[in-house]
Amino acid sequence: MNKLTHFLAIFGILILLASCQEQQRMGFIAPPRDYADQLAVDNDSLISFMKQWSYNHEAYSNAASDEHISFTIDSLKSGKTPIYDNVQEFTFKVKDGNDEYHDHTAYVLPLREGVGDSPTVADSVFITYRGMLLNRKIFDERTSPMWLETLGVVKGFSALMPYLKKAAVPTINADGTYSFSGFGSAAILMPSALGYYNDSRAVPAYSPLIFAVDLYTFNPTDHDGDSVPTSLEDLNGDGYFDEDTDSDGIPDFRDVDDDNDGILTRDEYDVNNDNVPDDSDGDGIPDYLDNN
Ligand SMILES: [Ca+2]
Ligand SMILES: [Ca+2]
Ligand SMILES: [Ca+2]
Ligand SMILES: [Ca+2]
Repeated sequence: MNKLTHFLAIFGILILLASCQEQQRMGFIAPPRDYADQLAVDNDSLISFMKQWSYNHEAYSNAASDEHISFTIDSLKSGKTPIYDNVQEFTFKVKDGNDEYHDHTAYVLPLREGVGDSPTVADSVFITYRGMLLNRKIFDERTSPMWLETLGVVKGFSALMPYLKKAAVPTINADGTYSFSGFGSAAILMPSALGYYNDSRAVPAYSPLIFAVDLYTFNPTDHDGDSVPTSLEDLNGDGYFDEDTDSDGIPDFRDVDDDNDGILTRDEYDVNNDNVPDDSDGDGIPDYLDNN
């Protein structure tokens, strides 16, 4: 072997090692399991967890209105109430690869009532949060408030947003930072299909997740600036923003001319400003989605 081929051989081995390490780091994404099977398994795990554990509810009820509390799972000793006794259920229809829906149950645990309005699932939120697995391990956390686009996160996280109320108008401190009081907090316990499902890069595949979230404030979003709030561009309200009225490959919430009639949505959505989308020909399809 001459020096060049020797070098190339070693170089090739190094590339191979690097790509193996990359694959390990990135995790392996196997094809998804059947949703109906997995949702039953996950729901059993969630119910068993919620019946077996409590949380630090005294800390929330004793906290000052501007105090951040870290959500903590507690044992049931000393007569504490199981989480299960305090949750409210909701159903989320998870869409599979064939566009078929599977009803998944998620559980919302109210922690602290906020004083303001609630965001939609599509808004931009200013929050702190803690993400946990059912083994009580924290896999993700932010203790300083951050802005988050809820359309970019797992479905269960954004689905929790309408259950939260924001804080009162913040006060500005001498150092230019803001103080929030009266912010709302709630946790969601969700099946893996509302989280990462078969994607094992952040958590083990098929992990049901717990997210405890504190909402300080939010901004309604209009991603395409077409004057239709993004929350209204999920036309069938299924939580998936994949409507594409003119079938041009650009979903409505990112399309400035939803019906591709050459008139920008913002110029035909609500011309008379009565907060009702205009429907000039009275056919029940608003002008901005009607190319006739
Ligand atoms: Ca819009
Ligand atoms: Ca939809
Ligand atoms: Ca489109
Ligand atoms: Ca149009």
